[in-house]
Amino acid sequence: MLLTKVRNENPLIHCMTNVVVTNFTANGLLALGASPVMAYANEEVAELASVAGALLLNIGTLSKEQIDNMIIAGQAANRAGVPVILDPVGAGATPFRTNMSKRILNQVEVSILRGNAGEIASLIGVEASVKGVDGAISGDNVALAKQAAMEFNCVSVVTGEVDIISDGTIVHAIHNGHPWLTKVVGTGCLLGAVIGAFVAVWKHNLAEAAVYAVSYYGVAGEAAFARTQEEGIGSFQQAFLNELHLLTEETVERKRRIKAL
Ligand code: ATP
Ligand code: TZP
Ligand code: MG
Ligand code: MG
Repeated sequence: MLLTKVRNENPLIHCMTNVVVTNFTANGLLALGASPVMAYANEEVAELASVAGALLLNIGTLSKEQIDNMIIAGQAANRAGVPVILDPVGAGATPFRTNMSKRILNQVEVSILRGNAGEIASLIGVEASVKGVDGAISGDNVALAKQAAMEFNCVSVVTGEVDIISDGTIVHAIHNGHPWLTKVVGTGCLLGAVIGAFVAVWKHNLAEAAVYAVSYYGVAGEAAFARTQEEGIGSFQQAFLNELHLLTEETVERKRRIKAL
């Protein structure tokens, strides 16, 4: 139902994202059936954020000035009731990234916090190892997701081999996806935008929208691998965009593996 709703409503997703993944993110949103706009200028971010279906803040190639503009956009989104998704790319890798992520979380009401385990851990003071933008922790991602959701009063999405989604009380584990998703740059970043498209059309239950988005995304990864395993990851990247476009509601419902914990 939610996939059809996104495709019917074609929500506008205002992305303030990084220079590495801009094109991939715009194409991924189009493939899904949403409408991307990338906009960064101080003069227009508040206006655009307040008319969008969702706002994505991704700090991947941040500068202090860009974070200032993200906060302006985020606060405008908050005033207009537009959900805000934060991807704290590389938080924990440098104090600058950790501090700027925390600045956003202090000044903007973030609806969804999406990151790998290392990034999320660093924001709540759990010991983590984050090398560049690739982060890992050993430990309990369920506890991590719950704690982050409670501390930042949001829905947290901790991705990895198993994706964990929590609103602070309820926890869902998504057992879809494929390791090749880690071989294509920007799959985490695009996921933040895709979650934005689903929450844009399902604002009254952000956790449910996030669970749907993450399972749909994982099923697309599995289907892309099945088509391109003999060819390699270049073909996989293209096939993944194809699957975001082609997947049906029925296939997602049949193939998703969601456990309520
Ligand atoms: P990193 O920078 O650490 O790669 P990321 O921000 O790119 O993190 P990921 O955690 O890689 O984000 O998540 C992106 C997508 O890849 C998610 O849909 C996730 O489920 C999937 N994914 C990541 N690792 C695996 C894995 N080992 N097996 C299956 N799917 C995975
Ligand atoms: N460097 C800064 S942002 C970025 C890189 C490589 C993209 C990270 O993408 P993802 O989705 O977190 O793998
Ligand atoms: Mg990645
Ligand atoms: Mg990432």
